[in-house]
Amino acid sequence: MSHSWGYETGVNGPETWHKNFPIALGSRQSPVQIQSKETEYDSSLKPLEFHYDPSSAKRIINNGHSFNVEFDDSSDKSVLCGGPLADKYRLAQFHFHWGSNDQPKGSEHTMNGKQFAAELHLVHWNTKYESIKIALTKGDGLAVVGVFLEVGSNPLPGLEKIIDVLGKIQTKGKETTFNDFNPRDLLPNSLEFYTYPGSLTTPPLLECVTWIVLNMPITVSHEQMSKFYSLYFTSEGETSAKHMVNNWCPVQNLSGKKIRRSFR
Ligand code: E5Z
Ligand code: ZN
Repeated sequence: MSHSWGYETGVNGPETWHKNFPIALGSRQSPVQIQSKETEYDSSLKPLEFHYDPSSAKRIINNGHSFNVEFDDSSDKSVLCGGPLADKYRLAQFHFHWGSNDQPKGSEHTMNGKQFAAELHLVHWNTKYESIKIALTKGDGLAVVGVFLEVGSNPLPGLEKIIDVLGKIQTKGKETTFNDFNPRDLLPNSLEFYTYPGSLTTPPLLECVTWIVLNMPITVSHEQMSKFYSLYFTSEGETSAKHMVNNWCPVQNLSGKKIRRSFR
């Protein structure tokens, strides 16, 4: 038996997660396929409001599954509200999921059958709960904003500050400070979105997430994607080093849920 969950097919990949996390077989699992013609325009959805303070960025860490950029969430410095949300949600971290040089598609959600190069997840938790740990156990505990990345020749400037620091966190467990960063700089011009009730896309796969997936992708260069692929799942000095590639979960059954959209 493999020691912990991961992304290796036949060993510890998504198709095995249900053994330790039976909620994987539930009816609110993410990611899902977004078929725009099957979504429903909802005029009651409000505009998204991102209130981010660059001073709340704290550190970046390779956790052996992705890398997390973490924020000080001990106050309401960086919050998300509006859209489908009835409450205020604090930013805790963001991270990405991506593919590999051989298979350069690694988004988790798909749009009209298309998988993008990568997907950014901005993870927020509902301030009506005491901590992210408690919020994870509630149906309205988290709000995750998903942003697609597509490869192009005019990359978004905001990505460069992240790419520049990846050399310092090549292996699992490595971390470094990451200050003075506004994740607003990672968002596309249009904030049109799709929304549905879902789950964490990694173990423990808890069904606590209001998903908000932006309609417009951001652009990343091929060179920038290569730097993602050069990270390692493994710790420094581990005997068989494994590159951090294809760290995405495939789409799950929508199970009859409606995806709403904010735009006509
Ligand atoms: N892939 S995802 O967006 O569905 C997702 C999001 C969150 C988790 C897993 C998958 C998760 N979160 C709990 C731990 C956490 O397991 O987010 N901790 C962050 C550290 C932190 C500030 C707490 N930083 N406060
Ligand atoms: Zn994620």
